[in-house]
Amino acid sequence: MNRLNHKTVLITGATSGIGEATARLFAEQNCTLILTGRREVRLKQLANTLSGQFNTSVQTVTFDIRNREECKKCVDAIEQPIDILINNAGLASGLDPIDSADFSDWDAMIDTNIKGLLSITRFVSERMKKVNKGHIINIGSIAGHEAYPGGSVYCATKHAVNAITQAAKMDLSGTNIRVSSVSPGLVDTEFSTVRFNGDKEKADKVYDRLKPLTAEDIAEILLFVANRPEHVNILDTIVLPVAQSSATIVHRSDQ
Ligand code: NDP
Ligand code: 8X3
Repeated sequence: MNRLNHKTVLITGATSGIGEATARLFAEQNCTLILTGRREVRLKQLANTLSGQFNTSVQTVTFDIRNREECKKCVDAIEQPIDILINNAGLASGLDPIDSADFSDWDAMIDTNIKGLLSITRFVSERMKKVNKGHIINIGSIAGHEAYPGGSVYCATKHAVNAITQAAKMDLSGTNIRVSSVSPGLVDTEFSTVRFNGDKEKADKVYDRLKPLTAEDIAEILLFVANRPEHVNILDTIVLPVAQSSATIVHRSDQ
């Protein structure tokens, strides 16, 4: 049953990976989409493809989620109620130990994964509260439930997403607004290429000799979470590839 027909869905970080796959799947359900990211050409191409293919309205807003004013402008420009916010924009930058990691990597992760997500959520939740409906879905991570070496700050940001999800659900207690998160393990997207600053060889090693999740696998979970009846609030789902058993236990095919 499609409960998402004509719902307005704001997806951050739709230029690649999980966000892009989610935009495609929600367009298939006849959702009206607002897609954001920094890479304008990709956003426009995706919007053209989806609006042509699925006869649905797709708007794009190009901005850096670290810029709070831009977050506000984006939300203020949306006239209709925002039914679903998918807080997906995020990144890992580096995998360096605590004693030598780069401060600019730490700033990028904290400013994007925590503060950017918070800014958008602040503006959207205020709107949702006025109409007493809506659904906020955060992309967390297995790294929000466990830590791993070299992941001090990335894991901290995803632990923060976990805390934000739980506290926002409490803050919105008594309203009809739902708050959820989806927490994936290894998903083969541009994530590792970004983490290793464009080093494709290092990035490919992350997924070497195992079958990782795909962006589409996570988009399907997001669709399931969003498409539950209005009284059903999934708070979190941890989704791993079968070859992964924790943040650090990964079975590769010759082991
Ligand atoms: P991608 O690198 O493919 O996608 C990341 C998206 O986030 C892009 O659309 C990018 O857009 C956007 N983004 C990053 N920084 C900013 C910024 N400053 N302003 C606006 N948009 C930004 O990776 P994934 O699809 O894998 O990542 C999506 C989410 O999933 C992230 O939150 C990530 O932490 C999480 N995740 C990923 C996992 C994985 O293994 N891949 C596992 C668990 C969670 P642009 O560059 O155009 O701005
Ligand atoms: C991304 C998955 O395991 O690299 O959140 O942290 S992991």
